[in-house]
Amino acid sequence: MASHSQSHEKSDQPRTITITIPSTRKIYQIVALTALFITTLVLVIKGGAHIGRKESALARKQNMNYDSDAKYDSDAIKYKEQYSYVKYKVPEYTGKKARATFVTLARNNDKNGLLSTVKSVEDRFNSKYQYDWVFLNDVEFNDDFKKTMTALISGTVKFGVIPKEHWSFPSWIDQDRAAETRKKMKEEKIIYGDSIPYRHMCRFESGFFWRHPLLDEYEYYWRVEPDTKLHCDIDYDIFRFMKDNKKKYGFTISIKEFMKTIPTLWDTTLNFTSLHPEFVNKNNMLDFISNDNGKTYNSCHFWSNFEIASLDFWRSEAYTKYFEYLDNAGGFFYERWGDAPVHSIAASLFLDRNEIHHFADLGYFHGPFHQCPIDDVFRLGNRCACKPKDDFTWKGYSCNTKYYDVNKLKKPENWEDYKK
Ligand SMILES: Nc1nc2c(ncn2[C@@H]2O[C@H](COP(=O)(O)OP(=O)(O)OP(=O)(O)O)[C@@H](O)[C@H]2O)c(=O)[nH]1
Ligand SMILES: [Mg+2]
Repeated sequence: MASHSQSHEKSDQPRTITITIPSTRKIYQIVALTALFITTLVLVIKGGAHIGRKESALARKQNMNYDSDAKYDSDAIKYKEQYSYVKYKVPEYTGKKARATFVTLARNNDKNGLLSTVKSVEDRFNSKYQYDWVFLNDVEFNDDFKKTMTALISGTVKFGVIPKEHWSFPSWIDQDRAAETRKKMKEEKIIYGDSIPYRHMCRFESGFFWRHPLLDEYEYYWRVEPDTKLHCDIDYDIFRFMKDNKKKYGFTISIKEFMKTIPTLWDTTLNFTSLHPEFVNKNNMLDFISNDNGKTYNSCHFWSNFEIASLDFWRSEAYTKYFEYLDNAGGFFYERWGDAPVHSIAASLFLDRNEIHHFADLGYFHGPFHQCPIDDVFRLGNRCACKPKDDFTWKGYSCNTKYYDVNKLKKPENWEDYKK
């Protein structure tokens, strides 16, 4: 680049034209300064856009009442000042969705156990559809918990506190009798036998989680517990699957219950159904939960740490009255009734058997059991990261063989190789 100037010193003097040609060094300086100016301009514009996106993404999320946003954003800018990169952005799902949410009951100290769990659910499924996630706790979630979960989850995240009356002893419970049970169960080394919070948890999951106002707007939920994992990709909208196929209760693993925790649950259920035979579905699945046409409970239940189900089922008159009846009988405290047998008995009796679904294709882990599809079509097709030899589905202590038999479902070709 050349610059030039004209001089008019004396009119009678011959006109001289001076052309100043900058030195090579100066040219480099000008080029460098211009480049620096343009780069800075681009970075400022890009940085600004980044903050805008970040804020709008965060603004979508609810209950973000922690004060570390500013620091998080300024860290991002600092990084941006040094390097430039284009971040991959998961496309927002614009298809038709179900009214559905994930729901997790957790304590603040479950945060670490939830990190890889939530990440696996997001990576395998939810980042594609961005469903909401509701966290419930008997005390307030702290800012660290909220901040971490909100960052991991693609949908709107909500945090709720459980009302006291849903997490305490009902007035009619005889405290001495309840304490006596806990003492006895401790002596008998029954797992969680002496725990009060565990009993509140089981009662809450049986009769109250679906009554929390944060769940009012939804039709389906997927229950997720800390320290669980999804092994396979889910490439379809599982909530729409439930709705489109008229399913009300979906499970992965079924198993036998420890009968010492529920000695009178079945008889209490029979008393209820004799009072309310109208609630028992004509096409029920009694043959899954009883081997003698209802005389006794065979202890088979869906492992409720994983559930994809209809909230309207729990809201139904049949289930509401059933829970009320059980709660009045006091077995959540005088024994140690779990939400898994309670949910499973209700689903088996009050639903049409065709409304219950076994998800054989997901791959799931809750210690100590895995569901790992032994069928290559599922395991390889869904990019499952698990070992089929670990699969619990067809083992003796599982109830899946029974479930497949009573419903006349086709088992995978090689299922007998995985019985032991
Ligand atoms: N807020 C709250 N959540 C709880 C409490 N106890 C259990 N939970 C939650 O309730 C769910 C079930 O509890 P777990 O301890 O996993 O019960 P479990 O699956 O029968 O037993 P594990 O085999 O130990 O996993 C989990 O999501 C826990 O985070 C509690 O006292 N408060
Ligand atoms: Mg658990």
